[in-house]
Amino acid sequence: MLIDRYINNPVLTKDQVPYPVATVHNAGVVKFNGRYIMIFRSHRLNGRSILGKAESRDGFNFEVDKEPFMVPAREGVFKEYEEYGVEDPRIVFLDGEYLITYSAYSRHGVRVGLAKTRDFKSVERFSLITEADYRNIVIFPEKFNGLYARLDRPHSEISPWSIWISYSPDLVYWGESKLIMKPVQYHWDEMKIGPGAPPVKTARGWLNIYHGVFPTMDGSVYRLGVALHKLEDPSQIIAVGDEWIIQPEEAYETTGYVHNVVFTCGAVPEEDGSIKIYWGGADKVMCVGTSNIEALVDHCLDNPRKAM
Ligand code: BMA
Repeated sequence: MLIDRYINNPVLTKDQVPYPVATVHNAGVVKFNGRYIMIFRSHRLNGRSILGKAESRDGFNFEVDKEPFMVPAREGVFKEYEEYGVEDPRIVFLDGEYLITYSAYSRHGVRVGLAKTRDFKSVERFSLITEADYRNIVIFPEKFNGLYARLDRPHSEISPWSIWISYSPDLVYWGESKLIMKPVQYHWDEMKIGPGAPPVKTARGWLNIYHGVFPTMDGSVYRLGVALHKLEDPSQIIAVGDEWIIQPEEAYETTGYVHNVVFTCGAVPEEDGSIKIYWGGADKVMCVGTSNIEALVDHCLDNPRKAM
C-alpha cells in the first residue's frame, strides 16, 4: 500500500468548527514555525464556500480558529469575482512568504485568486491570476530561469480538463503556457485531471500529486495519482504512474456531500523521507495518510503511462 490512512481519520470535521458550516474539505497544508497550518474549505449553510484555518502540533490533531480565515471579498476588484465563494486553497512558501491560490467563483465563472501571508494571521489578496474556466492552480516553490512557474488547469471543449504550465516574472502576468499532460481514454483518469498538492522537490524530479476523474453510472469517482517532472524544466514530464495511489474506499470517502471523492490540495514532506498527504473525503471531511516520497517517485517510474 502506497498510502497508510491515519487510523483516526477523519482529522477534521464540521463538528470541530466553531461557526456554522456543512463541510470541511480540500485543504492546503504547510508547516509554519514547527506547526502544521491547514487552510480548509467549508460550505456554508447556503452552499457557498469560505476558507477556515486550523493548526496542529503533529499534523493529525487540529484545532480550528474561532473565525473564518477568508470569506468572499466585500470590496475592490475581488468582490465581483468571489460572489459565489472561495474554494480549494493551495499554499506554497516562496521568497519569504506563503502564497495561497484559491478558486474564486462568481456569476462570471471560476477563476483563480492569489493571496499572500507571512504569519497566517493576516492575509492579503494579491491578484486574480486567470480569467474564467480555470481551477486547481499550484505554484512551484522555486523559480526557473528567474520566472515563477505554475501548473494550470484550464477547461475547454477541445482539450478538456488537462494540465498546462505557465510562467510569470511577477506573479501577476502569466504566459508561455503549454499543455503538458492529458487524461487518458478508458483509464482511471480519463475524464479530468488537475493539479492537487503543490509540487514536491525530490532528488529525481518534481513530484506532482494530481487528481483524476472517471465517470460512472453512479457519478464521477475522484482518485489521486502521481507524475514526475524534470527538476530543471518542469514542463517536461519524466513519467506518470499508471495506477492511482489512492481511491475512495473508506466510508468517509465513499459517502458524504459528494460521494466517492478523494481530493488533495496539500501534502507535507517530512525530514525522514515520509510525506503526509491530506485529502478531502467525499467533499465533507479532511483526512490524512502517510506515504514515502521515494516510493511515490518509484511508482511514477516503474510502471508509467504516457503524459499525453
Ligand atoms: C471538483 C471541485 C472540487 C471537488 C470535486 C468533487 O470539480 O469542485 O472542489 O472536491 O469536484 O466534488
